[in-house]
Amino acid sequence: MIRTLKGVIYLAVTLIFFASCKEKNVEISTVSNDESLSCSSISRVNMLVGKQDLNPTYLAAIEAIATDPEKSQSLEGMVKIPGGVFEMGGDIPIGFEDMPETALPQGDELPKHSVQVSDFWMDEHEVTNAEFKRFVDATGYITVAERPIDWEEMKKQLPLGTPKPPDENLQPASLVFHYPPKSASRDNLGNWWSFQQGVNWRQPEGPGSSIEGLDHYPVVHVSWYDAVAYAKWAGKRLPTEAEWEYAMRGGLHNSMYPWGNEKTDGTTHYANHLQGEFPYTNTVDDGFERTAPIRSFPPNGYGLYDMAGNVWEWTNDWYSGKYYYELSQQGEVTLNPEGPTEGFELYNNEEKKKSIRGGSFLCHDNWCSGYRNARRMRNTPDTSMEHIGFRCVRDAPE
Ligand SMILES: [Ca+2]
Ligand SMILES: [Ca+2]
Repeated sequence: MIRTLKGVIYLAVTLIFFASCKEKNVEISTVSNDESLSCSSISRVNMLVGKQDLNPTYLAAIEAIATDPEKSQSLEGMVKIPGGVFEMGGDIPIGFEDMPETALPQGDELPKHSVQVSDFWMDEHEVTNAEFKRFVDATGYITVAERPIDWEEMKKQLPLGTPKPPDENLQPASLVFHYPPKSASRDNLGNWWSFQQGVNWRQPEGPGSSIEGLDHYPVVHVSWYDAVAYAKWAGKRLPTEAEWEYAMRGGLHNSMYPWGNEKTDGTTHYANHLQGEFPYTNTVDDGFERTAPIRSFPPNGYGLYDMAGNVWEWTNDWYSGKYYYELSQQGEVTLNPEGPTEGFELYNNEEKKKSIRGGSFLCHDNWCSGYRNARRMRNTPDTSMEHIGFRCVRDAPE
């Protein structure tokens, strides 16, 4: 039976969502198998930047993962992204001035600033259930959503002195979307997200459900830690937020979406997102109510699928709403930015979050417009949800 946690955990979820609104050439030795370090496992990105804000238990689980020697040498399913300079941050093309505020650049997307990224390889699609299963079968890795909730971590997100809930409310769980009645405020995220026990990547709809027949769907209910663990096994890493946005733009400059500037309210569907009245109704005009199999929509200019929509995707960077401003003060072009060394939230800075990108099957112009190239969202690294997955990258040799 699917049970819904209430009270304290709803509060935590609400806080998670309402909390607001360089190093180079570093070896990832602490998350790599030191004995088998190869060219592909030396990265210019420090996976553990800001390690002081990460959970040591989950990091230890990552450290125990051995990199697969064959997979770490393979570029199968990856696309080479030619490096270059771009203007990172929110765009308002001509004709978009009258769009709702939620469909336009947010404060944390500004100012636009010049960034250079080096060549890299990127997975052409989101990591699928079949791929994640191969990883788990090979390593025995247990995802965060399959572990009891870590009260020591959760209480950091709650008001001081919040009493510990009973153990039965701290059992393994993940966040699932449900349509609220129209009488319910969409501003209370507890009205449309619920922690459901027994939900995880293997059984995305709870006990009794499975991923059978869903091999080519993106894996979901995976936390940032789970994504990093997979990346380590595959001899890859998570993209920086800058790499992610550069890749999403698909070679176009200063456009709103990876396909250009055509709005999302037409009859052509470029991505899996929500049509209807978010979060109450979904007319499913694009053919998919929740996740879609990979490659269901056209790729962008780099040949990458579902950079817009389907599931949000973890990046390696900590989220800071003031990071773009800080970069813009540093100089003309920032080379391979890796995010701040510490996350920053305006309203609840106790929570350190990782940036997620690209939007999901739930995005709509009247809410998050996550399918915009520049849209930023974030979540605590231990959070897993029905609409968050990931893809990996690898440095291209210099
Ligand atoms: Ca859809
Ligand atoms: Ca996506």
